Amino acid sequence: MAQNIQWYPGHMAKAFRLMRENLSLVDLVFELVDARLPMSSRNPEVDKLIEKKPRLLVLTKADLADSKETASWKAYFEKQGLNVVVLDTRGPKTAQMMTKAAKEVLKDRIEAQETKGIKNRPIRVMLAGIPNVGKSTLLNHLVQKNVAITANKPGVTKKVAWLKTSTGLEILDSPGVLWPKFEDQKTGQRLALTGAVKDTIFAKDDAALYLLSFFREYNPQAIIDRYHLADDAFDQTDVNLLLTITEKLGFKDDYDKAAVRLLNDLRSGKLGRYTLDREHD
Ligand SMILES: Nc1nc2c(ncn2[C@@H]2O[C@H](COP(=O)(O)OP(=O)(O)OP(=O)(O)O)[C@@H](O)[C@H]2O)c(=O)[nH]1
Ligand SMILES: [Mg+2]
Repeated sequence: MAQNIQWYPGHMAKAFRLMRENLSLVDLVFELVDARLPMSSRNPEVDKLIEKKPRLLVLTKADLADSKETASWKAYFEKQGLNVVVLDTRGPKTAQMMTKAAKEVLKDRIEAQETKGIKNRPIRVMLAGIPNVGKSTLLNHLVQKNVAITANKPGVTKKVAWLKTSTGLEILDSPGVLWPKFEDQKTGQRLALTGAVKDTIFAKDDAALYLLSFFREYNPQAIIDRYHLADDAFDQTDVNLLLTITEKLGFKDDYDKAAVRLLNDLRSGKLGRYTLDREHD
């Protein structure tokens, strides 16, 4: 992808300030990252902000990610001493699982409170993470009703708000925040592919070419099968491959249309499960 992708609108800077202001009220942070890009979707500014707070790293959208990769990412983070939960946020056990995990992280503190006679103090949790990672979806599951608006596009939540759950948590939803400058091109490209940055700020054909270069290495068969291509379809450049797919889809030479289809298919899981960040030990 030729262009350098960056997306840091004013509401994100404001949201970040609000997070900082509310941090002293919080017992625990759920840091949400996308299981398909556990590294690229981790906001270094959030990481720094919550440095001294107990945290639970939540790998969301695990149902869309390659489960083997997710397992090794989980082990990687646990080796760094982090508490990790792997989640399909929309699953039926989300509220139970997350409440249990939260109490586990704060076990020592809760025990200390209980010896002082303080029982069932609510646990105040801040949700943090990049846009579209599933914060509001998680909040809705925790409070067991639809209080927060969710949508499969970034930048849906614009305000912060506290909400109580029946399981003893108090949750602060927050808008997704990115950071002013991605450290490399790859990060922006991957965030664009999964839908964490606004679609209007990058070129779809560039994103589609990046997608094809990824599948060339990762799973060319998924592309061949999905678009009924010849077995040797990858014996050509990514640009020509995109043109072949465009034709196959009946879009003549409108490769932008094909690019949009590729992105939608990728995001909705029609190209199978995948993990874009695969470089770790
Ligand atoms: N497949 C899958 N989809 C999920 C999961 N969690 C959330 N989603 C979907 O991802 C989209 C974004 O979810 P939201 O909860 O709105 O994300 P958010 O982090 O609040 O986004 P912003 O408010 O824009 O920061 C929605 O379409 C959700 O249904 C998950 O674990 N798996
Ligand atoms: Mg939201």
